[in-house]
Amino acid sequence: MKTKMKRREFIKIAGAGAGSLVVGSKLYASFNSKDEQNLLADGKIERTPTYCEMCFWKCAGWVYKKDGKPWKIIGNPDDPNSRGRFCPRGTGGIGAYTDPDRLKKPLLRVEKNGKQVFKEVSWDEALDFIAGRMKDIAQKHGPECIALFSHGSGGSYFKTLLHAFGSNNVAAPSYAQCRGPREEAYMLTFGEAVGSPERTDIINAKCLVLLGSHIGENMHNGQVQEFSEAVAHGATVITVDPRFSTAASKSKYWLPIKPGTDLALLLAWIHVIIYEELYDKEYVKKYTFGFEQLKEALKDKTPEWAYPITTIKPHVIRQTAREMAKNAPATIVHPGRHVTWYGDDTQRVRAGAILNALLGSWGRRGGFYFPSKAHLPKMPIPKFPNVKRDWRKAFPNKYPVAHLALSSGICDATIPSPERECSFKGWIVYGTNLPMTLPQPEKTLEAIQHLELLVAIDILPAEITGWADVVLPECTYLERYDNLRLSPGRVPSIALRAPAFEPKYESKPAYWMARELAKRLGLEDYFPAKTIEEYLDYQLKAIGSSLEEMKKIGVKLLPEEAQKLYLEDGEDFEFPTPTGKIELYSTILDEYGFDPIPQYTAHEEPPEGYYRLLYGRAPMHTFGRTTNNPNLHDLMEENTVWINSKVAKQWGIKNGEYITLENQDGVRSTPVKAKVTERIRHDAVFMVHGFGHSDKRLRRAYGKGADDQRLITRVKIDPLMGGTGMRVNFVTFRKEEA
Ligand SMILES: Nc1nc2c(c(=O)[nH]1)N[C@H]1C(S)=C(S)[C@@H](COP(=O)(O)OP(=O)(O)OC[C@H]3O[C@@H](n4cnc5c(=O)[nH]c(N)nc54)[C@H](O)[C@@H]3O)O[C@H]1N2
Ligand SMILES: Nc1nc2c(c(=O)[nH]1)N[C@H]1C(S)=C(S)[C@@H](COP(=O)(O)OP(=O)(O)OC[C@H]3O[C@@H](n4cnc5c(=O)[nH]c(N)nc54)[C@H](O)[C@@H]3O)O[C@H]1N2
Ligand code: SF4
Ligand SMILES: [Mo]
Repeated sequence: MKTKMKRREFIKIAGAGAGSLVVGSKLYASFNSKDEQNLLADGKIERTPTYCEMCFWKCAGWVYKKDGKPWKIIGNPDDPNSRGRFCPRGTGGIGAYTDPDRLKKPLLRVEKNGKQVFKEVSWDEALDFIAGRMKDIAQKHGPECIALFSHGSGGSYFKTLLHAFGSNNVAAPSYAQCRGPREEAYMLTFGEAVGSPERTDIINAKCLVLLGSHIGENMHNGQVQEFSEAVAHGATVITVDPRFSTAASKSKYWLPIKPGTDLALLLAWIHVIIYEELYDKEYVKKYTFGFEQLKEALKDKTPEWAYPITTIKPHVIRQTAREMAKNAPATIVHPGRHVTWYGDDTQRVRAGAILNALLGSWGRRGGFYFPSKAHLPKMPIPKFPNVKRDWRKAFPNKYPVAHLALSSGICDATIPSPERECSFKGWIVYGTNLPMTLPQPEKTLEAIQHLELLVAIDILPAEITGWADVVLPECTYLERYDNLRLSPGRVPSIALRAPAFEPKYESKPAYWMARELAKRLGLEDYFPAKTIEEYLDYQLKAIGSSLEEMKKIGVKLLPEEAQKLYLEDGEDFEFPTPTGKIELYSTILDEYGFDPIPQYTAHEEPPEGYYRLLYGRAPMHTFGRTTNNPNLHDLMEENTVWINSKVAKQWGIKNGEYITLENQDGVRSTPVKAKVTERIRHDAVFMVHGFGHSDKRLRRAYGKGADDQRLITRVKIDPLMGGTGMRVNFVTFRKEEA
């Protein structure tokens, strides 16, 4: 590929003809543990520790082989994240290994008979090409013009590589498209982020308030288990969702709010808590800053004010606020996880944080605990070079509270513009399928056209790989080591991921790839361990364990470092904020000229005949990464679009009928099945994200269902931290096309 290149084409190649391995439900058959112990002792079955990569909760478990063949994956009982159980996606993980559509060899974009095609190349050829192109870009534009997008375990090695190379432009969609606003809102308020796993003490909660958070469909394992136990103990659940979610079905109160108005509800709740004097007076006095300003600012934000905005009746707002106060401090207003909704997300999440502060639940049993802060020793490496330009330069005076690079921002700043002195020229993309992950996919594809280098590291021929110059096939998590999983949580724990199988085809682990590139770039000193085993053993020996021991136990709890979960009664405590207090009134936002106390602003409403497009999760899939998995595909082959029964009747849409959706900008979806239901409001539709793959090489998932991203042609950007609010698109129905 030349610098003045031809327009980049999406490369489709026919899937390889390998017959698919038949793996069915018998895979999950289980023995009773006594039989299992005997079989293990006889060597008839073997087990290898892992932590799961099917989502980002990182549950630790065991991979079993019987007669050398994959048999089952189950949770490790010593692991706090899985609590001994895996979710359906985790058990289906073997399908990631057996999927015949996997990437098999490194691929290089070449031109053949005037057409761009992928040529299978050796690892040396692929890595030499990448290193050569990286050096060219560094020489011409500076190393900072290369960015890394990453999501998943192996991304950390490429992060080291990029920092060593002289760029700190490392972005993850899990920030600007996911939990960025939440982490910043909690930092502003309490001086600390929520983190993952969330520091919510759900198991001890007496009242749990969910705004959107659709636990049960959002299958983060340990959280779902704690939620079920809290429900079983009789905890009051208040679910605010325009859709009757699984969580709503377990709730005492379901508040079917008008989408986009949660901030008004939160302000009204705060109003009730303050003006009915239901707040934790001692806690507020001792630990918070700005109570009087808050009280004054919200004096007219009554439930009556919020009613026409939210459609939630004033008496329901009062009753639910009292319910929260009655159970405080064992009340959690859940901070949410995917919170990039409407562009005022940091402020909305901050309103929830303020409510938690008034209820006194931060640092209290049944509220938010203080997670452990354990760390693992690292092998010494040279200092990273100073960067001359970092991602912030691309956005002068914007997004002042952002702590991490913005994936969508780097994408924007790849499209040359007179406002910027330099744009990005190279992308390394590890484990994230940008065309389906970033909103405004047309913009993503436009940015890609301006690149001099695009490397995609994936296990599958995901859409992003079709746009790459070089595709590097990683082996799956079942075929590799990775960094030790260090989870904070109530008790710090580490988990080992060791390979249960040899890497299939010519796939390789990320550690090896990053180190080989480092060698070619003269940066080998940043990867002092020749193999990852050596690195892991070094770290483990430093904490009194070893790789050998971890292979036998999989999970180890680290000794607690005089850590406490909760504040003691009346304890003096300094919060890591500028005032040393919980900032109900944010001094940082004040300084930057933003509302120091959240204010409600109205969002655009759907035009006549249009409905707001909402999206979320299904329990058996993780985004688009599992829809081609042979074990999980069968559990849910396609998504549906939820349409309110009355609306469907008006449009003459029948349950199960295929329709297409058209958004406000005239963009159409692929055909998708209608799910006609009372379980969603009349002004919105809902679909599960991750379907509608357009790459034919994903033979099972190709063309099944519709991709919500395609319809997300507009975003509202959070002015505080740059997150992309994506629930600002409206769709109407087209029947003739389907
Ligand atoms: N099975 C499975 N579980 C997963 C994942 C997965 O892919 N699959 N992904 C994981 C990841 S990375 C994340 S970030 C989390 C995301 O999971 P959550 O943070 O729980 O997701 P939400 O953004 O809350 O979005 C979904 C819910 O918001 C509701 N909603 C839509 N608009 C509004 C609104 O305006 N107001 C209110 N109150 N509700 C609204 C929708 O109806 C839906 O029920 O899930 C995690 N868990
Ligand atoms: N429209 C819309 N957009 C969204 C969301 C939404 O709900 N709707 N959710 C947002 C959220 S919350 C998040 S966190 C992001 C998530 O976005 P992503 O992290 O991009 O999630 P996936 O689409 O699953 O893409 C993961 C890619 O990693 C590959 N992969 C899987 N395992 C491995 C591995 O072991 N190694 C390597 N190298 N690759 C692997 C998969 O094949 C896939 O191509 O998306 C965000 N974008
Ligand atoms: S929640 Fe499920 S998919 Fe996610 S890591 Fe745990 S077992 Fe794997
Ligand atoms: Mo996410």
